[in-house]
Formats: sequence, structure tokens, C-alpha cells
Amino acid sequence: MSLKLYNYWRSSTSYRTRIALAIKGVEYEYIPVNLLKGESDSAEFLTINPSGGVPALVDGDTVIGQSLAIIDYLEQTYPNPSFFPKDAAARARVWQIASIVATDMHQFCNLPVLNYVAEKLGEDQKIPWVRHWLTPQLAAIEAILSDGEAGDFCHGDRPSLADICLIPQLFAARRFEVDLTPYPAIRRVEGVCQAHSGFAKAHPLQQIDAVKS
Ligand SMILES: N[C@@H](CCC(=O)N[C@@H](CS)C(=O)NCC(=O)O)C(=O)O
Repeated sequence: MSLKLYNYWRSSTSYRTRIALAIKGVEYEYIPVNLLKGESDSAEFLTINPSGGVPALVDGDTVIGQSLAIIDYLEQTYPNPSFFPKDAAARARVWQIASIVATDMHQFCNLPVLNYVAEKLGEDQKIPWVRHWLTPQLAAIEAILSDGEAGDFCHGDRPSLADICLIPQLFAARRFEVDLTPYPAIRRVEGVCQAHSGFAKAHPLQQIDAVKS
């Protein structure tokens, strides 16, 4: 197998790239990086990804950090099926949803951020913190998904970058006990994605390093 994915079962950014690889049918070697043991900050890992986060993809001499860069690389190297509609407005809508997740939601649930919250505000403030920051963005995505453009998935009838970003973020939201009942359009899309084999294969609990409690 020529591709190696450094990742962690419960990391939502890792989960994004696993979904992309699974949908495109690309085989890869799964290399676990245990975030709870600080392995992403080791000197060895920093030579692979200077950002010190997972995922990182290695394809021969090509080494890529950042989940969206990895997904874009996969889109270029394995064009089918594409994660983007051809129409410019539709493509922008996909990016709008994906960007809400990637830039306005993800960091609030990130382990170093939550460790900082626990240290400064107290361990019991982690869940209220995540709820506080995720709730308005979930409402934004719910509004977008209710605009009549969604098909089975966030956009149309096949998975796009929007679904690839959204589903892992919902997994994180549930971990932090965010109530998703006010978002029926999001939950409908989630149900469709969960029934898709690519999303199922990429699920955190299906990974070799998963810790099942
Ligand atoms: N923007 C980066 C974020 C990467 C990131 O922060 N990943 C998290 C896991 S979801 C991580 O590795 N955190 C480091 C840690 O928890 O120590 C991406 O999209 O790949």
C-alpha cells in the first residue's frame, strides 16, 4: 500500500480524511497517532506534520498535513467520485457548509483547547464551552440545509465535502452532549450518511485504535 494515513480514531479531522479515502475507494495503511499520549507533538511526528496535529497523509515523497489539503489532494489524484458539484453556486454552497465546520466549529472541540479550558475555567466547563460555540453554527447549517437545495445529502444526491466535514463534527458534538434534536435537517442528512458504506467504514469505532467503553 503506497498511501499512509497518520491519524487517530476519535479525531474529527482524521475522520474527514478516512471518509474521503473510503468514498474514493483508496486503500491506505492506517498509522495510529495517540493524541492522549501526546504522540502528535513528538519530534518524530513534527517532521511529518509541523502543525503537530492529525491527520497527515504520506504518498511516496509527498507529505501533507491539514485535512482539507489532504482531501483536495485526493480529489485531484482520484477524481471519481468528485466531492464537488460542477455548478459554481452549488460548489460555493458546499464550501460554505464545510467552512462553517472547519473554521467556525472544529477548534472549539480540539483537545489542546479543551485542556486549556479545563485548566483556566475548570473541568466542568468543557461541555458548556463546546455547547456554547457549536450551537449557533449548528443553527446556521440547519438553516442552509433547509433552503431547498439539499438532496439526500447536504448538496444533491451524493456525498460532498460538506457531508465529509459535517458528519465527524456531529460525532464530536454528541461526545460533548450537544442536543441535536433542534436540527431535523442535519439529523436527516446524518442518517443518510450513516447508511453510506464509505461513512460507515470511516467511523471512529471501526478503527484499529478505537477504545470502546
Ligand atoms: N486544521 C487541522 C486541524 C488538525 C487538528 O487540530 N487535529 C486535532 C485532532 S481533531 C489534533 O491533532 N489535535 C492535537 C492534539 O489533540 O494534541 C486539520 O484540518 O487537519
